[in-house]
Order: sequence, then structure tokens, then C-alpha cells
Amino acid sequence: MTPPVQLLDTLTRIEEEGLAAIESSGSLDELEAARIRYLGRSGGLTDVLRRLGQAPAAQRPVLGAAANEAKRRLQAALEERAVALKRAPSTTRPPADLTMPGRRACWGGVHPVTRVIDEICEIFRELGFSRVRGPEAETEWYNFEALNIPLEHPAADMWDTFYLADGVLLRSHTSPVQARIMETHDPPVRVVVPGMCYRRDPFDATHAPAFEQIEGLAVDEGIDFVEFRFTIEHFVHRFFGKHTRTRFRPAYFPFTEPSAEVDATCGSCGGDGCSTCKGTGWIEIMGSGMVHPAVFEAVGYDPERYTGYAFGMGPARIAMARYGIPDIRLFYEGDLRFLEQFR
Ligand code: FA5
Repeated sequence: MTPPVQLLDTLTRIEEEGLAAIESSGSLDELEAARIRYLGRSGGLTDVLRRLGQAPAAQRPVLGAAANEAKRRLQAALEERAVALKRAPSTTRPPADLTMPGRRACWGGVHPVTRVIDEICEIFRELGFSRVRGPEAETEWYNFEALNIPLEHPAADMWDTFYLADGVLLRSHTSPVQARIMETHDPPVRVVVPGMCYRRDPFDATHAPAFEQIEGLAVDEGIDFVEFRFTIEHFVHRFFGKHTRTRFRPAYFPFTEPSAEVDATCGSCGGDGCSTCKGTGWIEIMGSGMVHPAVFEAVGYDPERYTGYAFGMGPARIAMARYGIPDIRLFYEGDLRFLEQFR
């Protein structure tokens, strides 16, 4: 049996060692190791408490009180050291230098052409048009033949494009989606179709070889040119402003009859003529017309029963007109100094 005096000495030694270990702990991990060593279930102090039962009954209260006091002091030292360690600056991270200038957050933004597309689609959504998409890799049938463009006809040259494989090409306009929608949906149909198109065009101030278009198509019984014209004028007023005038010029597209190019008065000069509109006072905004009966036949609609109109606009050219941008390439070069102006 351990004599009580020796037990008291052991207790004092454990407490002193424990306090020293706690004080010299350099991290929370080291502190935890000290706690386990001195206060843990098989730690030094617990061992002394266990042996207390073997001491003479008269001395147990004194020894017990001393052991509890040692335990309390060790626990208090542990808590104090833990607080100090948590507050101390980490050794792996240098302290923050509050005199340094702040780092600017990098905010993204919607591309100006995408913004124009969204705005245009929203105006047509209010008129009951759904927003749909179609494939960018297209067959000759949808890109040309279903649209009343025989492959050997010179009109096919208007949309010269990039071939991916025999009979498969990158679509040169969004008009093929007209045929795809009509094949799968019965009238009435009202859709707008934004998407990329590809042409063997030079990359110059007004042309890009890859550019966006928005197709529009409305088909039902009794749709006439008056409804078409009213819809487009409503769109122009909403998008460009109440005072913008619209002009329809006769044009030729194999898939519409009659066909028209639509112009709006130039936003930069109000129609007087300036460098944006090349002195004409007008900006061309879309190709359009009443859907050709041959297209209805190709997709299985009855041309005696249904009529409709279609249009195709270039949102990048529209964005140029709206923001007074002189060169379309600025939209596609990815220069943040230019793009950041539209955030
Ligand atoms: C067409 O592509 C017809 N599919 C439009 C159409 C649809 C007519 C439905 C009738 C009915 P066009 O080739 O004119 O038409 O192109 C339409 C618009 O796309 C142009 O007004 C122009 O804004 C834009 N566009 C054409 N080529 C380019 C290009 N290389 N870069 C940027 N925009 C272009």
C-alpha cells in the first residue's frame, strides 16, 4: 500500500508537471495531449484518485480534497491556455496588413449582345411568343430545301457556310428552326428562336463569321400583313423608343412572299443621317415576310388554311445601333475594357 505522505508527494509532482506541460503547449493539439496525459482516464491524476481508496480512512478526506484541488487547478490552467492559443495569431498565416489597399472583386456581367437578345425575346414573350432553340449543326434539308431553296439554286449561295460532313453543315441562319417547329407542332405557332449562325463572311466592321440571329415565326388562320406590320412596329417602339419610325423595303427571300427588309430610324441621329447609319438616317434591323406556301407544304401544313409571317434579325447589329458601336468585332474580341462598360 502506498503511504499517504508518498501519495501526497505524487499528487504535488503530477500537478507541477501538468501545469508546466499545459503552459508550454504551443498548439491546441499539444494541449489536448497534455490533458490526456494528466487528466485523462488513464492519466496521472486519475491514477492517484483510484489509489485513494487504499489510504487509511482518516486520511482519505485530506487526500481527496488535495486531489480535487489539483484537478481543479489543472482544469483551470487548461481552459486558460486554450483561450490564449485560440486568440494567438496562426503561425502558418502572416498577420493581416490593414494598411494594404483592398483587392477589387471581379464581377461578371451579361454580354451586351446577350442582353439585347433577352430584351427582344421578352418583348415578344409579352405578345405570346415562346422562346425555343434549334441545333447549330444542321442538315441541308432544313437549312435550304425545306425553306424552298433548291441546293443548285443561286439563292443557296446567299448563305454559303461551313460543311461538317456530307449534307451536314453549320447553319447559316436560324430559319431552319421554322421548319423543325412546324413539323412537330400544329398551328397556332408563335415562337422566337435565338441562336448562333455561321457564314463564310469576312470578319470586318459589320460582319462576323459566327454571329447571333433571332428568328420569329407566327402561323395561324387569318394572319395577314397588317398584323405582321403592326407587331413589328410595336416591337420597334418598345425596343428603340416611341419616336422611332419603321420602314418596309421590298426584298427577296425564297421562304417568304412577299418579303421585306425592315429598317428603323437611326437612334444616333434620329433620322437626319450620321456615320452610324452611313448618312441614310435608317438602320436595317431584320429580313422578313409572309411565310411562303412552299414552306407550309414542306412541313405538312395546309397552305390554303394557314398563313403566317417570319422574320430574322441580327442582335449584334441591333446592339451596334443602340449603343453607337462602330465595329462589330468589339463584341467578339473579349476585351474586358470594352465589355465592362455594359455591366
Ligand atoms: C436571313 O438570314 C434570313 N434567314 C432572315 C429571314 C428570316 C428572312 C425569316 C425572312 C424570314 P439575312 O442574311 O439578311 O437574312 O440575315 C439576317 C440578319 O442577320 C441581318 O439583318 C444581319 O443583322 C444579321 N447578319 C447576317 N450576316 C451577318 C454577319 N456575318 N455578321 C453579323 N450579323 C449578320
